[in-house]
Amino acid sequence: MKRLLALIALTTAGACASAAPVTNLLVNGGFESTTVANGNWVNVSSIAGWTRLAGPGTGFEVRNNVAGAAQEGRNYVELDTNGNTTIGQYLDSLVGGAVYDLSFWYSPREGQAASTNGIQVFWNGVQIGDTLTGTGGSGNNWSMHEYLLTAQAGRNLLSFAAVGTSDSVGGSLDNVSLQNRVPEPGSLALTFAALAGAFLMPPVLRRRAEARRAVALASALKRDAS
Ligand SMILES: [Ca+2]
Ligand SMILES: [Ca+2]
Repeated sequence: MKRLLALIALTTAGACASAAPVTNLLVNGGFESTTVANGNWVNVSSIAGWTRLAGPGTGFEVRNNVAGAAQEGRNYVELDTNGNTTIGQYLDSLVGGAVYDLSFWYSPREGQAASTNGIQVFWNGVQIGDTLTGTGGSGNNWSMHEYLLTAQAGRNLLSFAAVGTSDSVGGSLDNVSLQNRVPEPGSLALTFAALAGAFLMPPVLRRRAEARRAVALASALKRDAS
């Protein structure tokens, strides 16, 4: 009974883990903390969670549904406001060696050439993936990008850099999220099914299986002896 209760507790914990809301480990990943009038934008050098790391641009733009809609909420950021800018967020609470899921949305600037819309992603100063760019259409055209990142011990840094022509128009970002990596629901279910099989086989069935194995062994021995 103790084992049964333990299994039920384990299964319940697993079910809760898979149903729990996902926590974004980044601060202000959707850039919603800045108050910007609808259809307007502001040039900033730091906001909650994010700060300008390098120029030549003197800041980055938080835009409220201007020149295209946000992917999430009302705000998104453009990294070439008066020149290419790099922004970043430091993370001090990650577990060294652990793997995390990064996802974010990118859009080229509407009506602009791919040569001016580039954004690169860096993890602790090392570029991950290819340069993101594209030809701008009408409004924003968001695409989601995902990477697995391994944390180093101590402080980690996620950064995004505008690249290409530095000309006050460029690529945009929204809905940046870093999450603890969770097991696939399928593998979790298989694990629990295997556990249930091991723990929940009724004693009578276990005894019958053991009896069948004993009979098979006895007949094999008899064959060998004859
Ligand atoms: Ca947003
Ligand atoms: Ca540009």
